[in-house]
Amino acid sequence: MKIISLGEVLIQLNPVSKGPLRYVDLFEKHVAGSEASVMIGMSRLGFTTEFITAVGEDEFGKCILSTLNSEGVGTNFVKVKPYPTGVYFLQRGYPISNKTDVLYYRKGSAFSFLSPEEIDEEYFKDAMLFHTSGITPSLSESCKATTLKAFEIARRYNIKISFDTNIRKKLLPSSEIALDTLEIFIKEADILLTGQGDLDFLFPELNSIEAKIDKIKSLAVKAEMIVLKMGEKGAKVFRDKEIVYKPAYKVEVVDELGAGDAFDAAFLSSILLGKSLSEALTYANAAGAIVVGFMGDFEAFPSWRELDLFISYQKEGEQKLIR
Ligand code: KDG
Repeated sequence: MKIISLGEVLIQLNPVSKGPLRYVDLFEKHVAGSEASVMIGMSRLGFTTEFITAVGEDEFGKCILSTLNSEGVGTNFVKVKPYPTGVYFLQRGYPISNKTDVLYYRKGSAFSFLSPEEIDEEYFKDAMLFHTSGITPSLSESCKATTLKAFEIARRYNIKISFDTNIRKKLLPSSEIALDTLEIFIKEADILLTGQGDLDFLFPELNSIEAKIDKIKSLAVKAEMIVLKMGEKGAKVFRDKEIVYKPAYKVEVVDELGAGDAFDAAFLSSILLGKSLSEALTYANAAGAIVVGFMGDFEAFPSWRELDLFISYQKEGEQKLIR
């Protein structure tokens, strides 16, 4: 089963200590980027994945290409451009003790110049799912046009579209800009993934979460299901009249980045393999819970065996651990 995705892959510089970056001297280097992480996650869960992106003609671009290759994500559609690869820094635990701040150095990056003419219909042949997120169309006008073209081809080829709203306030600074940028993609998604924070940001005029869910449902006219991620409060899926809820696992959080991507990878994989909504949410929550224990976004993404091990340990404790 082939999955195709589109997005920017960046180099993440993740401080080994918490606190203001002024005083941080040591950083770990990781490869990151929401959509690429989802593809790595799905490739660990057995899917064939291909990724459309552009990297710089530089050492970081080479690092990203070799990481995608070694993680089993196809790089046949990756462009190399004479611009820098995007980079971002994290600032951990400051000023809010358990939160991570993101500082982007990605304006004018190789990916921001990707244009619709560079997207070939051939890329989509035999794919069963196209996935991207709200980050991609927020990066530049040409990235938005490229995302629209990818949606249009996916629709024409009858490929299911999954879209995670994934709002980054540094890219979409107000609810008006966010809605204006994302509405068209929300409208076209077959599977819409979103978070409570994203809904709060998109619809500040609405007071209750129920009203916000009704609002996103009214926008997502083609969605066969809407998934609401609520972090430590768990997750819900809405499909027709059915609502399924699963609480989150309680785990120690080292670095929350990547949890939403792991959730998406496990959820989408489960749905494509015909698992129930309840199983899909359980696997998705487990994947998110495993990933928050580690620095870097995708390194700790689990296989099915690791997911089952984690879930059985959470349920049964030490004695019934299947090894
Ligand atoms: O999902 C985690 C990502 O948000 C982060 O690592 C980088 O993709 C990223 C972005 O564009 O913010």
